[in-house]
Amino acid sequence: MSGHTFSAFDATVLKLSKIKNQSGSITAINNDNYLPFDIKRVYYLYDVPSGESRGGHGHRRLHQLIVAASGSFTITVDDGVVQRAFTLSNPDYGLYMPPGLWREMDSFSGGAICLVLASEEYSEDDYFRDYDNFKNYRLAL
Ligand code: T46
Repeated sequence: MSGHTFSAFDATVLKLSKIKNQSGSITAINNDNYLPFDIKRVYYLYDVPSGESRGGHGHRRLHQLIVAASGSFTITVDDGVVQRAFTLSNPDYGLYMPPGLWREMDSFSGGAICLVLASEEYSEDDYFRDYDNFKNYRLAL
């Protein structure tokens, strides 16, 4: 999918597996064809203070699946024209984020854990940290 231009409408909530019994639940995410990318990195955000926001950047090449493994938070996805807000609160649902989208994350509940499965290893070169640069990039596509 390299070279494809994604819009905010390509950000999609995916249902994940859930195996539940009397002692709890488990969700497994495999590196198979269910996700539209291969998983190269896993990271998670936690200990986010009340009222704090994260994100505030875009990625050039990174595909992600973002899961509220615990608690809840809101992600606003922005393609430079359209903004869409998603509130994640179920560990068996994940937001697929294609490349080329700005994101802001806020409204973290106490104890929220934001689990991210990502298509690339960490690289600062992949980031847009400045919104005007991001907008100019999108306008030039
Ligand atoms: C996103 C949301 C959901 C690393 O050294 N390695 C890593 O793998 C990551 C993700 C970050 N870092 C360093 C880079 C920065 O110095 O940790 C610091 C904070 O990273 P970032 O600005 O990416 O953090 P968030 O929480 O604003 O955003 C992260 C993801 O990076 C981002 O892709 O969508 O979580």
